[in-house]
Amino acid sequence: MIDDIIVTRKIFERFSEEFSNSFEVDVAIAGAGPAGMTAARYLAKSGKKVVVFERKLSPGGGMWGGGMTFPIIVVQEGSKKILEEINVRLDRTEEGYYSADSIEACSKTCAAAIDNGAKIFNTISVEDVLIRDNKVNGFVINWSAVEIAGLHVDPLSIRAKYCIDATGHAAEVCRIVQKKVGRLNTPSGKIEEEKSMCAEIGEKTVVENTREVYPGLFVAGMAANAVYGAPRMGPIFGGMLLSGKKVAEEILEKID
Ligand code: 48F
Repeated sequence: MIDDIIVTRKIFERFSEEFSNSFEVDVAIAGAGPAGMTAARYLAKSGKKVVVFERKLSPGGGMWGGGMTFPIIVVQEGSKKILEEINVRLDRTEEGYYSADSIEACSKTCAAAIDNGAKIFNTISVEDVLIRDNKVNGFVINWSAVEIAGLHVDPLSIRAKYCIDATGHAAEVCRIVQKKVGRLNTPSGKIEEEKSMCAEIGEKTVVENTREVYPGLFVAGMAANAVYGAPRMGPIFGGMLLSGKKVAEEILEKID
């Protein structure tokens, strides 16, 4: 016999335990795309307590869809090791270019973050930041369903030593900080806005632009190019992976 109430109780109790265990963490990440997931993997592997909030039902962001829904991604020489470490099978296409099944790359990237100890909460959106002494020190979160329905429901907060905006093209957390908090660490003090496609430049700048954009807040992945006015790059994902790794390394250097 299966007791429906035991199922309900188990779900509620385990969620409560895991959620309350995530109220104070070393690093909080907004967005579970390739950059956020890769950052989560390296940070958690180094023993940091990491939580990721993802608006959608599925973590993975824009990597599932490959290019125009053909479920293949391309990575380049300097980044392929990040996928090899998690056993993603790569085909060498031409000198310096490798292709992978986007569903394999995406699911293994997510699984690796989880296996190393990062906690991912799906269907939760970051809608604001916590600020103390001119430093971002946490996220303000709400159910995505509340956001989508436009319900007037106050959010909850979690505290983190460092936060990462890995929300992709929209750079949502940086946009909130620009609007409500103050100057970003960019040439204009504001979001410079993403430029049209150029994979050659975009792949390079996405790594260079990965940095602390406001005290306590790092930006990684496509959000970094959006914030620093650099091009998009389409379905080549090496830069996203390298950006996730770089943000983890930079935070590991600073964190107590
Ligand atoms: O867009 P996304 O995959 O960002 P990324 O890791 O990678 C970019 C590439 O997918 C692609 C590209 C590569 O050539 O240009 O676009 O930089 O993942 C971002 C994730 O953040 C979630 C969103 O649902 C997606 O899964 N997200 C966005 N805003 C919020 C959020 C928010 N406010 N709170 C929580 N999750």
